[in-house]
Amino acid sequence: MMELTTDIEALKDRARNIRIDLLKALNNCKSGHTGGSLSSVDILTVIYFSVMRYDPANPSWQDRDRFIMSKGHGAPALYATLALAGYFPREELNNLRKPASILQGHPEYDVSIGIEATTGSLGHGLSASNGIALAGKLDKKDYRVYALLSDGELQEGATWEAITTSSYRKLDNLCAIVDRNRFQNDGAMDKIKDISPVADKFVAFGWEVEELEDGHDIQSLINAFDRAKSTKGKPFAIIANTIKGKGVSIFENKGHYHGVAPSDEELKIALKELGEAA
Ligand SMILES: Cc1ncc(C[n+]2csc(CCOP(=O)(O)OP(=O)(O)O)c2C)c(N)n1
Repeated sequence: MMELTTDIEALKDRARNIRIDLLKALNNCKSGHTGGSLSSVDILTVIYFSVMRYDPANPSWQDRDRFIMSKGHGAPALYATLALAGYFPREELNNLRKPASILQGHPEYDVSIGIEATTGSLGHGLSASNGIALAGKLDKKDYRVYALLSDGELQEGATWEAITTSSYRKLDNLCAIVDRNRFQNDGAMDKIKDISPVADKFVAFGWEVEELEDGHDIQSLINAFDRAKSTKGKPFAIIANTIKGKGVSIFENKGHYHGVAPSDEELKIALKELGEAA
């Protein structure tokens, strides 16, 4: 079983390593999603190293908690996290997006490497998570399900259908996290189709909600996941206000880096900021 920790400095260091690894992988294959990967890193770090129960040596363990990367284009962040957790060697990240690689541009279902659902076509991950959470209830299992959604996915009708199902089914073993970075594919969400107020909408749809002013703050994330675990009778949503491109100044809040990999020069700058020589 993975040993979990609440040591903030240790978790911050893991997040830093995940950022370094995912940026190197993106630079190596010269394509992929930089901004939305970086915004998710602290959430993934807390989920994988402080919250979830799982065992990379026994990946299909029936009682494992499940994680669904609904915002599938953030795959580089998920892969770097899974590698650090021990699902496969970190060197495998060099094969990101290569033909026949297990690490394609979007996650493909493969429990042996910790991927619980194929995602990338946005708007479906919460429905899949509902199914897995409902199955857990029917099987009288106590595993929990964590679904990471982008705020862009909240523009999709299918997501709201899923949100109504989670509360109707009283899926208190389900926690959705919204990576609220306020950007979508082509720019800022409030210039395209604003979805505010997110927290109020989840509450109106029967969810328990916690909104984090700083969705990168490790302690706040740990506290919110604790509250999620102890909430009974309702699904729980964490609205994490994040920064697209978080951790590297040249990528932060720059819509351009949504789907653009770092160049060699940009990687050098990023690694320096993250404290690793190129
Ligand atoms: C159904 C669907 N439509 C369009 C796309 C293309 N696409 C990739 S990422 C993205 C939106 C990115 O914004 P957001 O979902 O908020 O993600 P983040 O900002 O966290 O990267 C879109 C439209 C897709 N993957 N799936």
